[in-house]
Amino acid sequence: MAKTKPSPKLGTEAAIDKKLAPQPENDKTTQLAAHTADASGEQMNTNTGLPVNNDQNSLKAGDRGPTLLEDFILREKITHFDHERIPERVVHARGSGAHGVFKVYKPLSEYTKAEFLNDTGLETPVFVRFSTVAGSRGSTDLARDVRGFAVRFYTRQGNFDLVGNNMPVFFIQDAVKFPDLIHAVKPEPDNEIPQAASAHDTFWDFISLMPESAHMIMWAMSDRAIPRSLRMMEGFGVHTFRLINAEGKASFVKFHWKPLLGVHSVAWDEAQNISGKDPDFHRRDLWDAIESGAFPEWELGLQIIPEEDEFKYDFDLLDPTKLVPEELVPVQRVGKLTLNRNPDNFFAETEQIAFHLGHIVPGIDFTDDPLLQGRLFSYTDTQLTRLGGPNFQEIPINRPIVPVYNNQRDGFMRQTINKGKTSYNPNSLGHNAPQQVKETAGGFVSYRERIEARKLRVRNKSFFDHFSQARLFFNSQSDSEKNHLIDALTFELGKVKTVAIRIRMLGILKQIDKGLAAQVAFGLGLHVPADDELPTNQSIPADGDPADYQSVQIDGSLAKSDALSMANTIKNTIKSRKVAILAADGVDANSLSTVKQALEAEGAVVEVIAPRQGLITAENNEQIEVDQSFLGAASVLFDAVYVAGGKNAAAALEAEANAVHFLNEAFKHCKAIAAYKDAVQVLEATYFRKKTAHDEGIIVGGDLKRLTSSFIHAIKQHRFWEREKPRLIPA
Ligand code: HDE
Repeated sequence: MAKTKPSPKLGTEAAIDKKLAPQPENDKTTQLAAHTADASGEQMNTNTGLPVNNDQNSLKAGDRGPTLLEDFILREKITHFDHERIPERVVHARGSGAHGVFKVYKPLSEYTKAEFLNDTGLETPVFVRFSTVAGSRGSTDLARDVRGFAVRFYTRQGNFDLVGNNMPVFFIQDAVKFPDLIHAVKPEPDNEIPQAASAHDTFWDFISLMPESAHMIMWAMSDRAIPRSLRMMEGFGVHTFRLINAEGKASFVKFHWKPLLGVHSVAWDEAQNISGKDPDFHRRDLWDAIESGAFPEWELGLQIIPEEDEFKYDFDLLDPTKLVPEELVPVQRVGKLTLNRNPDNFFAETEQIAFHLGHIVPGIDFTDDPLLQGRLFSYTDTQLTRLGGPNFQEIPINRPIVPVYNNQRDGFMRQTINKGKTSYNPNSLGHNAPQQVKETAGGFVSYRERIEARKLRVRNKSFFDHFSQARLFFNSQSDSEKNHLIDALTFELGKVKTVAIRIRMLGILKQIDKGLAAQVAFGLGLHVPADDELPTNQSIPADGDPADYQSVQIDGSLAKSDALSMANTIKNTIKSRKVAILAADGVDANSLSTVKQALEAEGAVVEVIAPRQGLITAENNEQIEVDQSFLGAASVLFDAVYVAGGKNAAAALEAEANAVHFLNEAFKHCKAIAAYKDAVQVLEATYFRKKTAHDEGIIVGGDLKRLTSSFIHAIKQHRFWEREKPRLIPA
């Protein structure tokens, strides 16, 4: 039957759904395109291709009669629907993904033979998935949590997955403790409370008994756990990996991702507000940035440590609760990752991607980090349940860009139609194909690490210093970052009902920094426990000698590391920052449009907010379009706020409680605020105006040019955290 193809009409999805950003083409996108379906202008049919005449009514006996079992169209539709959901990831369930490319700056042949790290002409397709760890698939983006930062490189030597986090260390040292850690942080098993939060008894019960988690706790309670944007986070491979060059020489390596927009966070009070106003805040921010062509970028950083230096440091390179301070081994920036395309279909791509730490390519290899070793088992294993069988590698997003030939066959949902009689090796009937590949021709060979050992269930003594780097992290923070950490710990432990757990945690904090412990204790109305009240190390095996497992203190020479503080991050751009312009009828049109244009010229995203949506009439009768009313907008969804001029507009905004609240809240969250001429009147109505003296983040004046450039400079600073201390604003 010939198929007629009606042309898409104006106003249909096909006409509307035009992406703004250009659609890049590479080996992966071309491969994916072969698996995409676009129904625009097409006719409806069943899964077996039968054209559907009536999708509105089921088949009945008579016009008021019962539905017939015969209705195979109804059954097919409902059956498929009934099975649309798959199990969410047991951790990292909530995530957002994007496509992109990676390019290396210069050949790294001295360290690695990986082709994508040597060929500067190559643009390697990538897919990245960011995630939170503890919450369910539908949980808020702004939970206090570690963020997953998983990158897949579709290289010509196969997929390489760098499955990292936005923090460089982890809670535990051995994979065998992972199920315990996750059971403790997930909602409590009797009542499934709380969702996407670590502020509860079981989490802190476990942490207070696991001194090895002290360093990671400092990171998780810092502002790193509440990023402003996924585009403004660092990424870390966490474990020490190996790079291998063509001569077989190995170097240790730590992988880093450095965001070109800097590393920025929100305030905790703001994070909690955003969770209500827009739980998809990070997902939307990533999507919008890519759609508008403001492509997120990171540089790949490497810390390379010669094999000879394995025992040079006062921590063990195999211990995932330790980082290598950048002051000891500088991060070399070796290439750039650009995210330039949103997925076409969330489920098919972001949900079905199956990362695995064990997906490596020649030139990259593992170390004996006991956390890494356990992960090598977990990632493929978990997909068998999550994606329903062993053929998940055939799902388009998981396929490598090179064709796959091996003797694996059959299983649920097998897609490939393997030709020929042989599915074994060696064979003579199929000329021994597919054939093994010589190492010199790119065949993968594991690093020839020498191992001579006894089988022991132990942890090496070199793993027992739990507090030096936790202290290094705390000491490296700015004053406001330290205050945030103290507040976060006080908040979280304040939610813990069992007082003994709070006290045990104070015992841990005391070993990191006495001042820190004292301040948290003060907030909790407790005292810091004496040494004999400190917890014992629960990692001691039943028949172990506690003396062999005591935490040791190593006084590393490094007292402070600037790289650990976000206060030292880049502050040179307002690109993709969101700015609210508050206006009302009677606004001075020039003061609105001049600032708007200047901000947009710098790459900011500007929205006009007014008492109602539609159009407002300016002083000069110009009609100005409003993006959102105060009912729908909230200051927590913006980075900065400007009140445009105009006498009548100022009077209207001053009388609008939501406008005043908007400003109060923006002040509380330490954002840049500007007001032109008469608009200062609106500031006068705020809570903060009378109580603050000089504040670099508040710009007022009648010289529009100066005001605009000072405002832009202020937005670049991200936040004026020093405002927080007096806790002036109840917003
Ligand atoms: Fe994971 N982790 N993990 N993890 N992990 C998973 O794999 C696991 C760890 C990380 O966007 C799971 O496909 C064990 C460290 C990310 O799809 C699971 C251990 C780091 C993602 C799993 C760890 C990570 C996961 C769940 C301790 C940072 C999301 C679903 C030995 C370096 C990937 C899945 C995505 C996901 C196991 C520890 C990062 C169950 C056993 C350390 C970013 O396999």
